[in-house]
Amino acid sequence: MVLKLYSHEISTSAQRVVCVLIEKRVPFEIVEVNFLKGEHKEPAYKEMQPWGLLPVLDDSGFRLYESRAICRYIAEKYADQGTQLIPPPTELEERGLFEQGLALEAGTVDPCVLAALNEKLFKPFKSGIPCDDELYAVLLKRVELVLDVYEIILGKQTFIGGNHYTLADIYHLPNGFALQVQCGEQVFLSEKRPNVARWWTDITGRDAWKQVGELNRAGMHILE
Ligand SMILES: N[C@@H](CCC(=O)N[C@@H](CS)C(=O)NCC(=O)O)C(=O)O
Repeated sequence: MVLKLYSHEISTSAQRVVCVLIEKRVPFEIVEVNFLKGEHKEPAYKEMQPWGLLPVLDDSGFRLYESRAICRYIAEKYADQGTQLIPPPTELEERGLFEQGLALEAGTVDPCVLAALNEKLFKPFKSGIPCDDELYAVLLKRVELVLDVYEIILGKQTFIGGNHYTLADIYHLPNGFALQVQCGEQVFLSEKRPNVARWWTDITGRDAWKQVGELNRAGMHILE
């Protein structure tokens, strides 16, 4: 049975999963959850996702939530097809760098990017309270400080999880791209950080990420 992803086109977390599905050449179907009508807070949805958040994967009745856990599941299940997104278990050092990249994204970069997105986009969208511009400037500065350290890291390795493109790179894409496109911030492409800009141009330029954008614009229907 084709994998089903319960999602909505505006979910950045779902974009992370869709990018992995495309890289791994796994057919999937999007089951639209009407986010704008609050369907994700209804009991039937919360039966699958008790936090009432998108997305949820359904693999022939096996259900999984948390976008990074879903990505990892797909990358492991379909290890033998598409782009290799996890270094082999035998390559201890590559594996170590990969885990380091995953931890940097989840523990350091994403919290800063998400806080800025929340202030500029999500808070006004959800509550109607306008963005606090001073606070937003502080939050954006925090993103810049983190990217200053990325500049050093990416001066010594090609990707954030080592010298190969991995899940660790993909995990950065949706929220970083929302900051770039929806908030109009050029922090990932700044001339001040050429290594970060090289990395960002490389990973956002991949076909899989471009297809995620196309699917979103098309309302994210079915892909096989
Ligand atoms: N850590 C979760 C975050 C999921 C999440 O925050 N999803 C957002 C959409 S990107 C959502 O469903 N928001 C609805 C809400 O906050 O009510 C994951 O990666 O899956």
